[in-house]
Amino acid sequence: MLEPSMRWFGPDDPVRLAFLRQGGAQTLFSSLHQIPYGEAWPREAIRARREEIEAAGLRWSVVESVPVHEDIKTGGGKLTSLFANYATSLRHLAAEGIRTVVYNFMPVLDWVRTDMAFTLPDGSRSMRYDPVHFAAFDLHALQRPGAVDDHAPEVRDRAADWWNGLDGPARDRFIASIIDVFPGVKWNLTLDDIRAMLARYAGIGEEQLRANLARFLDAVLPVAEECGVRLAIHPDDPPFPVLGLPRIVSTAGQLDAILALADSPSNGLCFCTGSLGARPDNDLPAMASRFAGRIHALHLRSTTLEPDGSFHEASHLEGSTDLVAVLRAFLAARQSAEPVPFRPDHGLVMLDDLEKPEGITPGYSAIGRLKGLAEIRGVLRAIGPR
Ligand code: DNO
Repeated sequence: MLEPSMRWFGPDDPVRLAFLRQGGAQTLFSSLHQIPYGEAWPREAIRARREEIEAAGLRWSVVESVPVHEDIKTGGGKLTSLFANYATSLRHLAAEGIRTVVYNFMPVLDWVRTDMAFTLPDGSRSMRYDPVHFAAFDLHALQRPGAVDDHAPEVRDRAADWWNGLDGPARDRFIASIIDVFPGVKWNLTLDDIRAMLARYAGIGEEQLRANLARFLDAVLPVAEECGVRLAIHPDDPPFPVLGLPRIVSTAGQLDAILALADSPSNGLCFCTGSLGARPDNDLPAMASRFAGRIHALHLRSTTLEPDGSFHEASHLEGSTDLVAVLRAFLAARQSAEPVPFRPDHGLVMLDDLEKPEGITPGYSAIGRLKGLAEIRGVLRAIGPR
C-alpha cells in the first residue's frame, strides 16, 4: 500500500498545508530546517511541528531529512558527540511517533543542477543539468585543481565558450544556483567555502566514504532499531561523481553494498526515481523490485536524458523513466502490508505559478507537484493491487 504524501518545508514554505491536503496528500515529508546540521533535535520542537501538521488534517510520516554533518562524511571531527546527537534526534522523533528518517551521504553539495529555470516547449519551466555548464563551473568559476582531467576536451572547449559569453551578474547567478541549493536553508556559501569543503575530501575515495557511512550506521542503527526508526538513504543526485568527489549511492551495486553493511530493517532506502533515473544503466523497475523490502519511502519523478549527458526533469509520466513500470514492479515484489509513503518528487512550474516571480522553492511548486501527485494516484488506482 502506498501513501500519498507531499514535502513541506515548514512554516516558511510558500505552499500552505491546506493546499497540500487539497492536492490529495494524506501525509507529509518534513524537516526542522532551523536546526543546524549536527545538533540534536529537541523533542518539543518535533512535537510543535507534528501538532501543526496534524491540526491541518495531515500526518507527519517521514522526516526528510535529519542531515548528516560533513564531519561524519569525512570521518574527521567530533564524531562521538555528532553520533550521540543524531541518536538523540532519532529517539525524540520516535517518541513523537515519526519513524521514517531520510538522510543522504552526498559529499559537500546536496543535489546539483545547472539551470533552475529551463523553459520547455510548452512554456512550463523545469530544471536541467548540462555537463558543459557544469564543466564551466568546475573549470572557470571554482578553478578546481585537477578539474581539467574530469572533462573531455570538447566539453572543455564548449564550456570555455559558454562561460566567456556570460556577463558578471549572469556568472554570479549561475554560481549561486549550484553552490547554495540545500533543502530549506540558505547559507550564502562562497566559492572559497566550497573549496575548503572540497579540500577535506582529499584522499577520500569510494571505499573510505563507504567506511565512513558504515561507522555512522554502526553508531546509530542500534538506537534506530531499539526505537523502531527506519533510516532511508537518499541516492546521489546526479548519480555520478561531481567535482572529483566520491559517490556511493548511485547504482544497484552500490545500494547492495549499503544494505549489506547491516542486514537490518532500520538500514533502508529512500528510492528516488528522479535521482537514480538520471543514469541510463540504472534499470529502475528491476531495482524497485530487488530492493522492495528495504524501501521505506519513495520519491517519484522522471527525467529526460539527452544524448550528450544532459538531463532535465520531465512531467511525472513522461521522460525516460517509466513510473508505471516502476510502481508495478515495486507493488508486485513488496511483501509487507505496511504503508510506504510516496511523494511526487519535484514538479514543473506551470499555469499561475509561472506568474509568481518569487516564492517558488526550486522543484517544489504547488501546481506542478499537484499534477504529479494526481497522475501517480491515478496510476495507483488503476494498477494497485492493494
Ligand atoms: C531535492 C531533494 C534532496 C533531498 C535530500 C535528502 O529536491 O531530493 O534535497 O531532500 O538530499 O537528504
